[in-house]
Order: sequence, then C-alpha cells, then structure tokens
Amino acid sequence: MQDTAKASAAGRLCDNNTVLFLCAPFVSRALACLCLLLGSMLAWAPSASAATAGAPLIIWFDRPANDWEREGLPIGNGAMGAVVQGGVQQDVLQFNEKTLWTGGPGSVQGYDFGWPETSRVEALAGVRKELQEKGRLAPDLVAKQLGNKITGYGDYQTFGDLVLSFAGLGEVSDYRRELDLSGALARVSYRDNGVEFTRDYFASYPDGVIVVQISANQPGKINFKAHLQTPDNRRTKPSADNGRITLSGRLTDNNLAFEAQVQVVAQGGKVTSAEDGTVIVSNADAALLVLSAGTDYALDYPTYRGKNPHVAVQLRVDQAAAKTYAELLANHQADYRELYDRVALVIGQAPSKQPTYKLLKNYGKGNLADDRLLEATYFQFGRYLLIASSRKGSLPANLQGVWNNSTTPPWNADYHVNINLQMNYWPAEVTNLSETTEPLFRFVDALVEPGRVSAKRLLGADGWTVFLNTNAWGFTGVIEWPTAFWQPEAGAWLAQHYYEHYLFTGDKKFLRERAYPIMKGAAEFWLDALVKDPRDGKLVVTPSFSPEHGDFTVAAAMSQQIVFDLLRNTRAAAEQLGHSQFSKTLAETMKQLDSGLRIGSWGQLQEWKEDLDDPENTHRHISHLFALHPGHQINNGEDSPWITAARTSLNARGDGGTGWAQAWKINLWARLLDGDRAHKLLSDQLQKSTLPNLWDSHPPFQIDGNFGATAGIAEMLLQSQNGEIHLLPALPSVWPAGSVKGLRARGSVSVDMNWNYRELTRALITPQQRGQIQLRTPLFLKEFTLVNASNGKSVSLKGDGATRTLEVKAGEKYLLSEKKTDKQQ
Ligand code: FUC
Repeated sequence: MQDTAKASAAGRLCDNNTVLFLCAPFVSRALACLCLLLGSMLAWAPSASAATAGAPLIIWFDRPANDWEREGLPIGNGAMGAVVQGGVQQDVLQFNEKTLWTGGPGSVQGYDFGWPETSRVEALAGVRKELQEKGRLAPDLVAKQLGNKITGYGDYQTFGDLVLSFAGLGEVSDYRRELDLSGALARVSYRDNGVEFTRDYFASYPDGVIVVQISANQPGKINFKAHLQTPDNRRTKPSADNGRITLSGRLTDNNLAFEAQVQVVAQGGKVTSAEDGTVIVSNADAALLVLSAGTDYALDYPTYRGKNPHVAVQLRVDQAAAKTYAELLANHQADYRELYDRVALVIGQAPSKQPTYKLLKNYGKGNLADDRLLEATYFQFGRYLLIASSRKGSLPANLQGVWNNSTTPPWNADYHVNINLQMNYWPAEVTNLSETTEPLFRFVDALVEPGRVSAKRLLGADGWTVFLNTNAWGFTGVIEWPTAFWQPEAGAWLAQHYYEHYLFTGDKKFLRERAYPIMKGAAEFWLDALVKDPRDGKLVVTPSFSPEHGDFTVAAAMSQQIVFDLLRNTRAAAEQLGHSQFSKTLAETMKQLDSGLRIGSWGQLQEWKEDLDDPENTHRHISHLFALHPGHQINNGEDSPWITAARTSLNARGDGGTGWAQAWKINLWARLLDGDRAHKLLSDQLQKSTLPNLWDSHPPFQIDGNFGATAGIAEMLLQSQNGEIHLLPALPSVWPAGSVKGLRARGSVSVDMNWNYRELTRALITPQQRGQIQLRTPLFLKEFTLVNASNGKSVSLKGDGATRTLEVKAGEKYLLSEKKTDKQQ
C-alpha cells in the first residue's frame, strides 16, 4: 500500500515537466532519484519484463503522411518492404522487392562490371611514379588515368503501389497512424460516422508476404477498391480474377522478369474483380489483403538470372491467403519478437501523449522523459529497420534499406562500400541480431569472383577486391567520379565483418568455411598490391585517397589502417585454423607495413602520411579515425598518445556532418569513453539529420545513419574490442539510471546491466562459451558480490583493480551486484 502511494506520488511529480527538468542529475542526486523512480523501478525489475518497460515504443502520427520520405512508416521482411502512408480516401501502400534492379547483364546500354576494357596496370604504374615524384596528385588527374566510364550500372526500383480507394467517407475524426516497434505492426485508425475503422499492415518473414487487414467495429461497413500501379519503365498490364490481382512483366532496360500478386479475401459482403485489374469490396465486415512479389534475379555471377518468379509468388500468396489474419499475425510476431525482444533499453523514458514528430520537434527543450523516449525509440528503430531490411534469403540492406519509391533513387540506392554498407551492419552483432548479417555475407561471397577480375584488371593483383560502390550485379570495378572512385580498401573493410561475426558468435565453422576464405582472398590482394615506399622502406598503399577530399597521396592513414586491420585479423584466423605458413607470411608483411598512425604538428592523428591536415577542415569523413572505430588498432589505453591525437582530430573536425557522419562520431566518442560528447552527437543527429518518421537524412533519406546511431548507443553501454568486456564505458549524465538487456560482447557473451547514479549496480553475464573473460567496471573498486545466478554460490575473480578475470562455463549465468550498505538495505 505504502509502496503504491510512493510510486504514484513519483508519477505525479514526473508528470510535471518543470519538475522533470529540475530532475537533471547535476541538480540534486536525491531529487533525480525520486523523479527517475519509475524508470529505475523498471531498471531493478527482472530483465525479462524490461522489453516494454518505461513506455511502449511506437512511432506515430495524428495524420496521414504528407510525404513518403518524411512521414511514411516502413514495414519489411528483408526481401520486401512497404511504406504506410495511410491516406483516408486513398491509401497508397508503396512497396518494394529487393531484387528489382535495372542495369546489369542484359541492360540495353551494355554492362561491364566496372572493368576497363584493357588492363590498367601500366597506367597505375604511371600514377605511382608521378606520386612518388610529386607527393600528391589532384583527384581528376588520377581519375582520368584510372577511372572508367560505366554503363548499365542500374538503379534499385520501386515495385509499385497497392492503391486502396475508399469511397463515401464523411469527416473522419480520431485519426492515428502508428508503427509499433515491439510487434512490427503498423496501424491506421479513425472514426467515421460513429464507426471505428482500423487498417493493420505488416510484412511477414515466415509467410513471405505483406499483409493488410481492413476492419471496422460494425458489420458490413468495409467498402473499397484495390489496384496495383507501377512505373512506366516496364512492360506489364495488371489483371484481376477471383479477388486476385496479378501484375507481371519485364523491365524494359534489362528484361528482368517480375511479378506481384495480391489476394483480396473479404469476410461477408461481396468481392468483384474487374478486367482493368481492380478488385472491389462492398459491404464486407473485414477484408484481408495478401501481397507478394518477386523477380527472376539470382545472386549468381555472371548472368544473375534464375527462375521466373511466377510459381513462387503464386504459392506464397495462395498459402498465406488460406490462413486467417490472426494466424498470419501470430506467425509474423513470433518470428519478429524472437529477434527484437532480445534487447531492451530503459533510460528514463515515460509514456507521452505527443506524436513522435512532436517529440522530435521539441527534443532538447526540457521535457526529459520525452527526450529519453525519443532516444530509446530511435535506438530500437535501428534494430527494427535491420530486422525489416535484412533477413536470410535476400540481398543486404542497401542505402535505403529496402524502401525506395523511385526509379532513379539517390546514389541508385546501391551499396556504397566506403562506409555506408558497413555502417548498416554495425549494430548487428552488438545489439543481438547476428542472423541479420547473413544477406551481407552471401552478397560479399558473391563479389569474390568478379572482384578477382577487378583486382587483376585494375591493379594486376591476385585475390579480390571492390572499390567505392557496388550493385546487385557484381559491380566491382571503378567509376570515374574523381573524389571517391578509388577505394580498393573496401574489400578489406568488408572482410572485417566476417571476423567480427566470428568473434561475437564463436562460430568456428563459420570462421573456417566462410570467413577465412574471404579474408584470405582480401589479404592476398593486399600482399600483391602493397608497394615499398622508397622514403622509409615501409609497405604502403599507392595511390591512396582519404574519402572524399584532399589529393591522392601515398599511404593515407585510412588505407594503411584498413590493411593493418585485415592482415592482423587474417593472421589471427590463420593461427586459429592452423594455417601457419600463411600466418607467417602475414606476420612478415605486417612488420614492414606502414601502420597509418602518425601524430602531426598540432597534435592530431594525421590523415595523410605527410602532415597535411588543416585544423579548420570540417569534412564529414573522418576516415583516419578508422583505427579507433570500427577498427581497434589504437584504442587500448585511455592515456595512449594515439587516443589523445584521435581526440584532437575529432575535436577539430567538429560535431557537424550529414546523418551517417554524426552517427560515426557517436561511436568514436563512445570509444574515447566520453559519454556526454557521444550523447551530444546523438542529440545533434536527432535535431539536424532525422526526419519526422525517424529515418536518417543525409539528406536525402539514407538509412546508414539510423544503423550507425543504434550501434553508437550500444557502444556507449558496452564495449569489447580490447579483449575485455567493458561495462558502461561511456554512459552520459542524462541517463543516470536505467537498464539494458541482451547486448552482446565479443567472446559470445550476453550482458544485461542496471545502473543508478551513473554507476553499475548489477550485471548479468551469460557466456555461450567456456573460458576466461576479462570484465571491466569500477564496481570492482567498491563493495560487490559475484554469484552463479543458478545456484547463488559465490564465484571468485582473479586480479584486482577495475579489470578482473572470470573463469566461465558455457550457459551459466554470473550475477555481479553492488553490495548494498546497511543503509540501502
Ligand atoms: C559516400 C558518402 C556520401 C554518401 C554516399 C552514398 O560516398 O561520402 O556522403 O553517403 O556515400
């Protein structure tokens, strides 16, 4: 009784924004504690209930979308995506299927994978010689010699729209359009003439379909027409029969076959199919629409063609349409929740009456609980988007995930690999969505064959690589855009993801069969492509270009750091797999490799081998900090000179930049263990680079920033790149109390944590592998207990200080807790 009274008093207190503002931790510890009672009560609660603790995470609007990009709500099952705009009279559900691309083999313009007709090895030697003589070369001069005019690159395509037209509506009220992240369910609801109407939308991975359910709280009220529309760069004509709309045809550009089918199933009322491809539903109680689509694309070099999609699409729609809405929803949510529910984050958020776009607009203006709600929503939205745009069996998440409403999207909505595709997958391991990497690995595996041709043709080297960008068609050569085209380090950077996947999962089979061959091929490329720098005898990358500014030089920091990362990881993998000869070769090369680490005249980490850095330069790329994140060449030890230099460089670069650049900086500041600065970047990204639907904006919409920010938030809470599991390494002062469940650390360990007054109070460590783990937390410097959670028996640690060694068994749970003083008890 007493407790309830206390909680509701705290609730009343927290309802008042002014008081909440006063609750800022720098004011009063006691008051902050009281105000955060709701949040921290949840933080103390058993971790399983934390999934919905604090507030339901819902992105919602009180109006239909005025604009696809800014206000659409995305749903997706990896292969397909759709954007819910929820117009009252006309609801246009724009949809995609990931493999619908123009360009590639069969394209009318011709396609050559980005390979120049003849070998560029001689031209490359010329560029290297000139660089050796002059030190630097303007990008357009290099592009003239090494660039390549390409054709048939293609664009990721919108598939079309499922258009639902509702006639005879009056003045509707109580309109709401939402996306519930915990159930991956979008919903539009409104009231018309006393009737409550609901439209539900979801994309099911297990059933391979997009589902729309239209219902009302009174019988016989559902009346609408449905048809499919598609752009005119394709040959097709929709038809309808027995409530089934079919749209099949071929893209004019490359003859790619495609098909979409929608089955309309009404409860009660009448369904009529018209010759023009329209289905009309009259006076039904409810209607279920099941949509699926596909193409004859196959991720299969060199033709990239497989089976005609007709049979598979028809089967998916037939099977799904035979199920009830409830069954489809249950399948979908069971599948989705198995992934999504693994992680929960509570940082003081509370339910709010504000639609999300207003939370965003008012962010940073004093309503702390609303701000925390937006941040928690943004974090989980990144995980939601990854689940929705990257599932086994399709292509990886592209620059827009799977969502694109255009036939000529920005940057072709392709796969840029000088940061963007990699950033898409930064949250995958640490936020416990390891399975979502499968499409990335399948995609990169398929780049190896064409990537070998690129390595030979462009650099005369063995092994494989890729440059700035790639598409659905194995593009691994070069374009001619001077300020970005030459990034042969991209293959090495992609290879990093394979090794990280092994580190997080401990999957030795993956290491042996998938990771090592890819890493070895990327390493072989660099063993051939590295050149001795006559100035100091070091092995260097030349020509080398720090994205996407400055001149071409020899040995830009990023080039060297990426190659270092690859060779170190490959050597570690070779050692573990018993390939001692290759390991030896790598070790010898590494001894001679220029490390890419230099401290310059103003204390900065140099971006180039020469001290060319301008302290006024605020370019969005911060490539020379690769060694800090996503690499970890320099971040072992806070007092290391490299760390100080990285901080100097990052400060000079400033907090600006486009969406993904800000997201990268969240990660970088987290690695510098500066939680407040990381949080400032998160705030900046929310305020400057986030659209009302919470999509990241470059501008325009580009999804990498969503993924990068989610990874950055995880990085603030848990790091494990330095051989130790660092608990709460960069907690900002605005999150004084909270909890997180289910983050993952390298070494195949799950971590749940609670904290209060910005200090760890409890950590549950669940290793999936036997062995020793190093744990780092200042809690070790205070009074603490460590027990085996299943039997309550005390467990001992080795060492003293803030980092200690724990001997673990697979599947056991280890509970580390703050020892409560008599007073606290
Ligand atoms: C890289 C970035 C650009 C943009 C593009 C898609 O080239 O430098 O800012 O994000 O990818």
